[in-house]
Amino acid sequence: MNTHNELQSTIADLVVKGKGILAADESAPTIAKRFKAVNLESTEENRRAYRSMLLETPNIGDYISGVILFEESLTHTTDNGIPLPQLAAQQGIVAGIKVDKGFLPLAGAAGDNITQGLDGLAERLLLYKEQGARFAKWREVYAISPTNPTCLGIEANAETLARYAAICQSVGMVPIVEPEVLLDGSHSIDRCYEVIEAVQHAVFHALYRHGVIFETMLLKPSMVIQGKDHPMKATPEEIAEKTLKELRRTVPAAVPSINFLSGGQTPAEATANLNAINSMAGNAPWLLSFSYARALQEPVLQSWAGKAENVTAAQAELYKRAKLNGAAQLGQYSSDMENN
Ligand code: 5MM
Repeated sequence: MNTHNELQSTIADLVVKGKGILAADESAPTIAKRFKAVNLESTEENRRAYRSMLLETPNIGDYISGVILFEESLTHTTDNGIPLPQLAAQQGIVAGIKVDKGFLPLAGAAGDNITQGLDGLAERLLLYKEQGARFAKWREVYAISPTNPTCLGIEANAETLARYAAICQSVGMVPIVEPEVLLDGSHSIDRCYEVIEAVQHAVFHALYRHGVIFETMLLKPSMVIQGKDHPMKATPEEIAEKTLKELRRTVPAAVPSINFLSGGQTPAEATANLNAINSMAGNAPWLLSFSYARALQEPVLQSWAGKAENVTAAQAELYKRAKLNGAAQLGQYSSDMENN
């Protein structure tokens, strides 16, 4: 298969009505933090057992079309010796891989960050492909303050995302482009809108300059929401209205799917907000779906807590959240479904 056909076939498998992407690509420090919340040590064996359990959830492919893995998971196997990318494929799920190396402060732009990992990226992607990954993900992180992100931060992060995406497409890996605008802070929803609009304009301008083909990439953005310390809490309808307005102004219609991150919203909030977005989307040109980590995994981890006897209950939690978010992708979720 040539590179373009490869990209198109991966997009066809990932972009499916009523389905979204499970982000299970927490780096070592992040998974250690998540495990600590349930008093579990982050050993390689615990990480292998946990991520095997997620992908072994019976029929999870009903609502999940793709899974983003962390590097070590590509080489992990289940208790029965099945490599995780192969298990994903058996469930009808495309395996992907987080390829960024985390972020550092951006020199010359106090308060802004820049993500590392472009050196040697093409070679790493070829290895990940051999190990069964068909798409990649890279995250740039933007904090909001009265002075951040700066113009330099917005431009430098856009350039990095575009260079990453172009390299991915050159080797037949679909890039997920993730400009994450953080929820931390006391900013208003309108300030969040202003930042996301500026960030995404710059990202798509840079993607265009670098020749990235919009039809064979995915966007993983934040929703437009007030900072988590802001006194007023926006309704799902307000969040949906502002998120859709910003997306219509910044994202080309050629992009096949927009898969939101959850960013620290509770699982029920992330589902209700996705549902409102789809209920109000009208004839939006893109699929509007999810690529959640915390909002899919929080109840699962709490239920599992590292104990083999909790696996069935934990898998039921994952199936439930995936199903509810699948309904939200179709605009068919209601909060009373939480209790079924
Ligand atoms: C923003 O983080 C991504 C989506 O997760 P949430 O739905 O919880 O916001 C997620 O894919 C993230 O990129 C990974 O968890 C990896 O994060 P780290 O911090 O480990 O690089």
